[in-house]
Amino acid sequence: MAISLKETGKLVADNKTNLILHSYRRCPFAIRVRMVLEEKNLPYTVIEEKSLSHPSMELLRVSPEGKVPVLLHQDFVLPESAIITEYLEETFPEPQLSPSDPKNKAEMRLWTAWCHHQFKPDLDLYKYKLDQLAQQDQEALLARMQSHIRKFENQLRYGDFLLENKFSLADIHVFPFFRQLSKARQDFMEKFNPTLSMQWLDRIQSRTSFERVMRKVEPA
Ligand SMILES: N[C@@H](CCC(=O)N[C@@H](CS)C(=O)NCC(=O)O)C(=O)O
Repeated sequence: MAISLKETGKLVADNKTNLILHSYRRCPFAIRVRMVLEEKNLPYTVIEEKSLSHPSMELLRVSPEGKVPVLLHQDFVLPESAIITEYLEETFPEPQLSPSDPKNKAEMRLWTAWCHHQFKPDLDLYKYKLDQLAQQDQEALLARMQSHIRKFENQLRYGDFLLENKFSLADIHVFPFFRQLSKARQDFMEKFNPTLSMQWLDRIQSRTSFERVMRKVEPA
């Protein structure tokens, strides 16, 4: 729930947009928000958490659950990455990262919903719990993962990005999780060889915005 900084006291942004982001190194949800900030060339201040198992007082003040990302914009405090990115899109519309047409916008949100409700939960199971599952459940999970990959591959036949040829919040919301899969399970990627999806990932990772995000996350 969004709360006002007036209720929480403290914290002042030090740049002209007054944007502060509470973040944590490689958090895929935080990467979404940072990508949007970089794509839009917005100056922002990052407050990097050292450890999410011991959240700082500063974070707890704006996120009692100790979750990142949280965006502070003037006296507005906003959690939830996919809501933050849409807020940024509406507040700072250039360059446009979501379609104007309501049907295309709905498609974009469907990708986000699919990522939250299907892809990410299966990815987490696959990354962390596969070996603990009974044989039957392992097979069911593998079949679902395969179908997720097919979904990417089928869509990317029509263009360079998830919404045809235009880079959008659909890509920004989904790619950090596909990236996790590509890093965590080389065996899976080799087995299913999702060529178009890997090209899509490379295309996004070679954007200046992504390079800037990574440079700030892992300074040289
Ligand atoms: N639905 C949230 C999820 C955020 C989330 O789970 N962030 C993780 C880090 S990647 C976190 O803060 N974990 C700490 C915790 O759950 O206590 C969003 O989209 O922003």
